[in-house]
Amino acid sequence: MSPEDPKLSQLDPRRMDKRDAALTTDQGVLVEDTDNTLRAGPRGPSLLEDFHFREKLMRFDHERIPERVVHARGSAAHGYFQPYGDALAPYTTARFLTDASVRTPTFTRFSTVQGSRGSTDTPRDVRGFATKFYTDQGNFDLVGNNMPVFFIQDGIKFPDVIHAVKPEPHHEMPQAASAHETFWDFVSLQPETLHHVMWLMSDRAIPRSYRTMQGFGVNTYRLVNADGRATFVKWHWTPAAGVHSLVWDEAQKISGKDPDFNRRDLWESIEAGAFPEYELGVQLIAEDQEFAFEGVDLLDDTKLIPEELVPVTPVGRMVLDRNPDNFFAETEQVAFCVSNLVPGIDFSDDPMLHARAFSYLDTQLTRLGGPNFQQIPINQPVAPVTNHQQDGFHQHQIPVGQANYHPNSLGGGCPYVPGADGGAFVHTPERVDGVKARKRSETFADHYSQPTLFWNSMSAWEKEHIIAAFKFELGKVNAMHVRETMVGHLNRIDHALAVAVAAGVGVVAPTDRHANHGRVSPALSQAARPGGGSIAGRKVAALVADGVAAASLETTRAALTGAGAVVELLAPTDGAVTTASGDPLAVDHAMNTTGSVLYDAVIVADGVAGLVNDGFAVHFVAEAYKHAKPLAVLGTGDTVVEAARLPVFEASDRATEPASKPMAGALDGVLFVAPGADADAAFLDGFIDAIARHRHYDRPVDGIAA
Ligand code: HDD
Repeated sequence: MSPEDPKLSQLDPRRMDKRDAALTTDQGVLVEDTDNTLRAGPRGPSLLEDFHFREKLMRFDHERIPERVVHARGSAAHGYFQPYGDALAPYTTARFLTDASVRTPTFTRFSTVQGSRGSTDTPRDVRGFATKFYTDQGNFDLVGNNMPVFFIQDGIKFPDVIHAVKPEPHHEMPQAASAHETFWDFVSLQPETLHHVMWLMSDRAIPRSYRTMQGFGVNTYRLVNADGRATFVKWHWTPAAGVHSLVWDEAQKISGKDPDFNRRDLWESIEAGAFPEYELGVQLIAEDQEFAFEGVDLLDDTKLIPEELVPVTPVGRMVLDRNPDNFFAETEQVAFCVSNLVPGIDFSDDPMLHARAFSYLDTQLTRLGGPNFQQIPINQPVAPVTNHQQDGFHQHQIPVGQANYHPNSLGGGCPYVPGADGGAFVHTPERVDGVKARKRSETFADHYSQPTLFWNSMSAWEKEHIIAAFKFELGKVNAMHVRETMVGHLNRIDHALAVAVAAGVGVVAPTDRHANHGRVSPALSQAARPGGGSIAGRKVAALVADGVAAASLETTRAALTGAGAVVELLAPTDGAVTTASGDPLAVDHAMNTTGSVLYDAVIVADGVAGLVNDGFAVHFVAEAYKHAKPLAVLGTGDTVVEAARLPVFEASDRATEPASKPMAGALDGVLFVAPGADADAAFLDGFIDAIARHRHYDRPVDGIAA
C-alpha cells in the first residue's frame, strides 16, 4: 500500500497511538490511579463520585455489539486493486475498472457463514469474500462467496435456509457445522439448494487458506457504458496461489489445534510480505444473448455459466498488503452492501440481488446502532459526501448552513444535483411490464442438470471426497426419511454417486437410473487451478532431534525459505537440539504444542533415528502422509518414516524408484536424500514443486492409522 493511498490518508488521523502517552479519561483528563476505586477508607464502601471508575466500567459493559446474523466469523485486510488496461472501457464508465493508472484502495473481509464470531475457521462451510473498493466515484462493494452459486433463488427464502443451517433453536447445537438434522431436512425438501450443496460437499468448503480460494459475485450484474448500453457481467476472483483445500480429517483436527487457522494464515502471510493476490475476471454477456444458454437463466443464482461457453476475461488484480490496526474498528465495523454501486455498474433483475440490496442496509441498523454507520472510518468513501441526510445516533459530521432540503435558494441551491452529465449514477433504463403475482419463472425450474455438470467435472479424488462428505453429513442426521430423500435427489444427479452414498448411510441403494447428461465443464474442477508454482507463505515442519545431521537440512531449509516458505524446526522439547557435530541447533516449537495438520509439508531430517520411539513424531509423519502432504526424507530420517509403516517403504518401491524425483503412486510427493548426502538441485526443485502442487492424492492411504 503506497503512502499516498487515499484511504490510508483518511484513516491515519483516526489511529490512536498510545506510545509515550499519559492515561486520560474519555474527556482527556489525566488519571491519577486506575487500579483502585475511590473509597471511604481503604476498607470502606466505593464512592459514586468516582467518575473514572464509572466511565471505565460503563465503556467495558457496552463493548459488545450484535454479531452479523450470517458471516459472523471473519478476517480482513487492506489492499489495492489495479486494472491491467482499458479492456472494459467499451462496457463501463467505472474508472477503477478501466484506467490502468488508477490504483483503488480496497478492504476485503473473508468469513465463514454458519458459526458465531468466536467459532472455528475450518468447518465445512461456504466462505464469504467481500471487497469494498474505495473508488474516486464512490464505494463499490463486491459481496461474494467462494462458490459461484447460491442455495436459493428468491431472497424470501433466506431466513429459512439460514435458520435451517444455523445451530438448532432448542439447544443451540451444532456450532459451525452443517451436519445436522434441520439443514438436511430443509435441503431434502428444497431441491433448488442441490447445486450449492454439491459445492458445499466438495473440498471448496474447506479451503487451505483465504489465499487459496476463488471468489465469485454469484449474482448477475450489469456493466453500463457511456452510451447507456448495458452488458451482463459475472465477477470472478482467481487466487495467484492456486485453489487448494484441506482434507476433512485435517480440517476437523485443526479446529482443535488452531481454530484461528485461516485468520492466522492471512495475518502472518501479510506480515511476512507474502501478499495474497487475486485476479479479477469477468464473464460478459451481451443483452441480446440473455436467453442464449439453454437451461440457464442469468437471473437464477443457483446456476452458473460454464466458462467453456463464456470465457473469463482477466481485467485486473488485487493485492492484500496491510493488516488492520484494530479488529473491532475495522474488521467488525465494516459494513458491506450490494447496493453500494458506482456509475458504470448496475443490478440485473436477479431477485436475490434485490433482496440483498434491502437486507444489507437494513441489518447494519441493528448491528452498528443507527443510520450513521457510513461515517465509521472503515466505511467512509474517499469520494466526498455532501447531502441533506442528517441527525440520528452518532452523527459525526457537522453540517454547516441553514438549508437542509432540496430545492433551496438559501444555500445557493447546494448541494446541487449534478445529473447524468455531471457523472451521477443513472439506473439503466429498462422497459418492464408484468402481472403482479407471487410466481417463479419456469426458466428457474431445472434443479438437477447443473449439479450433474458439477459432479461430472470433478477429478477422481474430488469425487471421492464428495462421497465421503455426504456420508459424513447424512450420517449425522437421525431422521432416516431425510437420508432416503437425499439419496433420491442424488440419484437424479448421478446414479453412481447415490449408490456410493447410500452404502455409507444405511439407505437401500436406488435401482432406477436417471440418465446422466454427460456434459462436463473442466473449469469447475479445482484440480484445474494449481496456481503459478509459488510456495510463498506455505508452512513446512522439519522434525529434528539430538544427533541431527545439519547439512542436508540447512540446504533444504535455505532453498524453501528462499522461495518464500516458512520452515519451522520441531523437536521433542523446545530450546535446542545438539547436531551430529556437537553444535546447538535452535528449535522453533516442541512437537507436542503443534501438529502435522498445521503444516503444508514435512521434512524428516537426517540423523534423527531417535525419533523412531517417539510416538508423536511417528504419528506426525503418518498423518502428514495420510493427508497427502509432501514429505522430504533426508538420510536416516527414513527410519522414522519406516516406523510410520507407510507403503513407500515397501522394499520393492525403494529399490526401483530413483531418489529425488516426484513419483506416482505411493511415492507421489515423497522425496528422499541418501544418508550422508547433501540435498541436490533436483531434490530441491522436486520438493518445491511438490509443495506448490499442494496435495498428492495419488497415494494409497486406507491402511494408515493417523
Ligand atoms: Fe449475504 C452478509 C454473501 C445472499 C443477507 N453475505 C454477507 C457477507 C457475505 C455475503 C460475504 C458478509 C459480508 C461481511 O464480510 O461483512 N450473501 C452473500 C452471497 C449471497 C448472499 C454471495 C448470494 C447471492 N445475503 C444473501 C441474501 C440475503 C443476505 C439472499 C438476504 C435476503 N448477508 C445478508 C445480511 C448480511 C450478509 C443479513 C449479514 C451481515 C451483513 O449482511 O452485513 O444482510
